[in-house]
Order: sequence, then structure tokens, then C-alpha cells
Amino acid sequence: PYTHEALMAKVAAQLTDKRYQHCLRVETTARKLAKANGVDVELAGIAGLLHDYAKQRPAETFIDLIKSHRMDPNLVSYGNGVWHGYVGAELLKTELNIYNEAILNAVRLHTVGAPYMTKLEQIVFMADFIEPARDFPGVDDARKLTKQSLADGVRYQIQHTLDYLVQKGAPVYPQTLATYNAWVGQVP
Ligand code: DGI
Ligand code: FE
Ligand code: FE
Ligand code: FE
Repeated sequence: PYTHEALMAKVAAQLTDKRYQHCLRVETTARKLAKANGVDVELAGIAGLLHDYAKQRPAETFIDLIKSHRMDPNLVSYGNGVWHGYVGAELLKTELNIYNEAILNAVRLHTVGAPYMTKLEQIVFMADFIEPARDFPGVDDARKLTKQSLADGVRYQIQHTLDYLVQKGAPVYPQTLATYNAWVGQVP
């Protein structure tokens, strides 16, 4: 297995400096959330560091992986936003020898979420959304909610994401909608 230092170098080599700095901030934020929520701090930090590892790969890399791994063929229609976590996690195995399923699943779900998410998965999902350089209307509410309750943060984020996708007329991946329905759109 690679040391933490070596993983940092591997991530840096794949990304622009701007995106690499984002990964370092997500790592730090994930470690804090892990500590506050009784989750393994090292696992959360590594998952945070690696979450966007595949973000800057060309579309054809993802399309090849979707086909060779016989993933949901509909994934092809949704673009980098959906691919880099869900599909990109495969590259963590083949390129970085990461086989820890808790880490892999946290990376897989970091953009679209899931109806059921482990605390580690929720932490990476939220750390990506509220890391200190994030600046969008509502980010301070998101930070406050997440500090109070991880699940409230998840609810806030998926509602925000669905709203954003619909506003701009982007296609919603069915799992994004399933996450929304499970966390937000519950009939009382
Ligand atoms: O990788 P980051 O920029 O740090 O953040 P992210 O992984 O949370 O989000 C990446 C993008 O993915 C974001 O612009 C929103 C987009 N996205 C999330 N869910 C969906 C989606 N795009 C489409 N088309 N469909 C989705 O369901
Ligand atoms: Fe991402
Ligand atoms: Fe996110
Ligand atoms: Fe990210």
C-alpha cells in the first residue's frame, strides 16, 4: 500500500493545482467530521483526499470503464459529474491499489449519494460540499446544519443539488433522484 505522502503525490499528478488543493481541503474537513461523528479519522481523510482522483480524465476513459465493467449502460448519458465518482473509483483499484470497500464506496457515492449511506459516505459527501473554499448561497447554512447533524447536512445538499440540476435543465441520474426521495421527499 502507498503511504499517505505517496497518495498525495499520486493525486497531485492527476489534477490541476486548484483541484488538488480542493482535495486537501476535503481531506481536512472529512477528518474533522469523522472526529465529531465517531468515524475512523484516517479512513475519512484518505477517502476525502482521493474523492476527485478521476475528475480530470477524458470522457472516453469513463465510457470504456462503463463498458468493460458492465456498469449501468445509461451512465453514458450523464457526463463527468456523475462519472468521476461512480466510475472513477475503479481507477483507485487499478492505479492506486485501493481495495478498501468503505473508501471505494465513499468515493463512488460522493456526488449522487444513495438512499442509505454509511456515516463515512455521508462525511465525504458533506466534506466535498462544505470545505472552506466553497462559496455559494446557502453554504453557511449547510456548514451549520452539518455540524449539528450529518443527516441534516445530507438532506440539505441533495435538495440543493436536485434544485440546481432542474434549474439548469440538466439530466438527473436516477440514483440522484432516489437519494433525494429517500432523504427529502418523504411522505410524512
Ligand atoms: O467534483 P466536485 O466539483 O468537487 O463536486 P461533485 O462531485 O459533488 O459534483 C460534480 C457535479 O456533478 C456537479 O456540478 C453536479 C453534478 N451532478 C450531480 N448529480 C448529477 C449531476 N449531473 C447530472 N447531469 N446528473 C446528476 O444526477
Ligand atoms: Fe467530485
Ligand atoms: Fe458533492
Ligand atoms: Fe470534490
